Amino acid sequence: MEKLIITAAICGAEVLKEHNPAVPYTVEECVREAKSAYEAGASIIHLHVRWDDGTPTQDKDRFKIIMDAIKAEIPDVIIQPSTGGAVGMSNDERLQPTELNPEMATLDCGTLNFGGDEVFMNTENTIKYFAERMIERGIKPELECFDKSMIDMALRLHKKGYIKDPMHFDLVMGVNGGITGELRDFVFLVDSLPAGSTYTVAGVGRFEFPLAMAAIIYGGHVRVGFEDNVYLSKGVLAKSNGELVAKVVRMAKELGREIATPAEARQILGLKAI
Ligand code: KMH
Ligand code: ZN
Repeated sequence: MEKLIITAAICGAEVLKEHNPAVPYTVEECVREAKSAYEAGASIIHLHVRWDDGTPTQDKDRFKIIMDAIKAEIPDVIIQPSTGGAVGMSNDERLQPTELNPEMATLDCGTLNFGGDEVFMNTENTIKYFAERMIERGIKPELECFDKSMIDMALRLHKKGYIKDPMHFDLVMGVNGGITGELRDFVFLVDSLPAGSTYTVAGVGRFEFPLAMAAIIYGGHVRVGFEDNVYLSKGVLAKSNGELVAKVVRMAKELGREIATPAEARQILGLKAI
């Protein structure tokens, strides 16, 4: 089976230090968390950034400072900025990190309810606009699908040329408003993906580790991190993103699945070697 790519979503836009004091806001904290995840076995860092007070931002200069600081410590890691940002941001605000020409970035493939009164807006035209930007700049999209309909959207836009092969999906499961993280839903989503594509699974909250296990067995890849879950086990806060990654590495070892280095992850995903 293909080696396992582990992505660490170290920060997110919504999770706060009130949820777990190790959630990174400052440049130094982001570097610390990215490094802990990388040293534990992550090859991709899914990156949101914050101002020092924790406010989410898509500011290009803030991204540049944090991406450069991470790269200075761990030059071969793949950094995948978010273009989802936080609920309520405009499209152009969200797109700012693409101006830095990262190797990858997220492309959210549909609109969904996102907690109480919030709606995470991604109309078809928004998705096309983002996808065109990524093609122009040679950025590989990670297709964020929070429900089956979003896979269908990605496939339609692929047919129209907005998304190129090989497609790479992130099945985000367990957000209130999206698909749950039950195993039957995982199998349903994976069976809906086109041949030749790759996928990672991001289980939110209590779904994180059961879905990681499923993906390890099923031949997918895994995303963990504070963006999705702050607990190492029931009631026990993780001290770092690295602890969450290390747990996935242990699970993979038990099941005989080797961990991909960043160079191997680039090869699996069809990214240029660095
Ligand atoms: N913060 C969420 C509203 C992404 O990174 O592309 C959107 C999100 C998805 O996290
Ligand atoms: Zn994200």
